[in-house]
Amino acid sequence: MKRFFLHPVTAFLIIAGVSCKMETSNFDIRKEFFNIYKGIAVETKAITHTQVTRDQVTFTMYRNHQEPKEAIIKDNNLALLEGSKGHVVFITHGWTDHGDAEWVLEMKDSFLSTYPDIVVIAVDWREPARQVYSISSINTYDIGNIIGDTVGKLVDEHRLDIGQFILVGHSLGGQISGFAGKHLQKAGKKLQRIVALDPAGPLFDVRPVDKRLNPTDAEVVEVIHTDTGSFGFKDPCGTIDFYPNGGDFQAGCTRIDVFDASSIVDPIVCDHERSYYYFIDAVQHPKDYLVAMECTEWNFLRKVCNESNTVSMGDLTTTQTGTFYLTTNKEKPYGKKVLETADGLLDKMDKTKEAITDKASELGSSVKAGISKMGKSLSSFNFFGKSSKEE
Ligand SMILES: [Ca+2]
Repeated sequence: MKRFFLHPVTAFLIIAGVSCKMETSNFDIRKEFFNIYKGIAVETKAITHTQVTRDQVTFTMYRNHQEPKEAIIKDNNLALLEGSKGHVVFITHGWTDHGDAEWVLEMKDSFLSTYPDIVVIAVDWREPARQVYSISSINTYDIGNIIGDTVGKLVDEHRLDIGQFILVGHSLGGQISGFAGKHLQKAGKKLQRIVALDPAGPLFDVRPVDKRLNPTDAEVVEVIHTDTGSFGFKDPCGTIDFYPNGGDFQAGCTRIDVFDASSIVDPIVCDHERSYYYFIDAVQHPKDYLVAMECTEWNFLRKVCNESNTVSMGDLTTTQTGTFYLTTNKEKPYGKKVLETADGLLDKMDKTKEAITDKASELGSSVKAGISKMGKSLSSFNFFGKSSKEE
């Protein structure tokens, strides 16, 4: 039986996408999408935003050796983590998602198998994450504070070191990790590392820098951008920013089969989801894998790259800074053994653009309109956005 799962985000984008006129760009689709949400937010203005409380967030701890190997962590049993020597990693999901999601568990397993002494804490904030997007995006601030408070207590009351903590978050979870970092800094503690997996762009890209994920939220803020044209944050916003496959169109995400509705749906969330699949793979291969090179500019017309300055995307020890890019395989294993040259990548992106255009021509008129917009934006879109030097 063919899988057909209509993600709520996807449903909105499909409606917004196919009902737009041909000449509308991806940016316009997104703008229209969030205008709809703004409308809902205005209508529900009477419902005051209520602060998210600790009991709406569940922390599930996983570790390899010490008993219990799995436990729900509350304020009254934080002592369970006393004596932990390795990293303590929080994994936080995004909008409409939850802490038992398959990718969260896969990432947990990936960490546990690579780092024996690690403690992984899956954060579940499903209820505040299932509001209309604009409300869920506001909730990220409270969730960040709740995570920050817990980290603070583990440091102050249970003798863990602030340097042990790594906060990993996808989409709104990336923004949450930033808020946790800001909250801790008010108490004089700076996180060593945040890993933001395609951090949410909509409604955050219009905020001032201090109200969204930024390079000062931790000593190292690593950002993996995979869907800069829709759900992800476009511009560099970390100390080190990765743009796999150019940052918006991921290899293997352009499958379209006219007889399989799910294949039309999948490409829309596929780019955004790839960020966590890359990172799951990267955690298992921290060195000499998913190797990226530094670029200050990258688009179809011009590339300015330093092929001698490279870094592995899953290297949790790196303190390198800058904007890096890499290509991936279409499916797992995503890492390529050889670093692709800038010229090779340029050629590949042109081919991707052609493939999308070819596929779009096979589709019916209404769907075709939506997909063509994605194809068209490939040629007009600046894959890297502004480099930090241009800002
Ligand atoms: Ca995309």
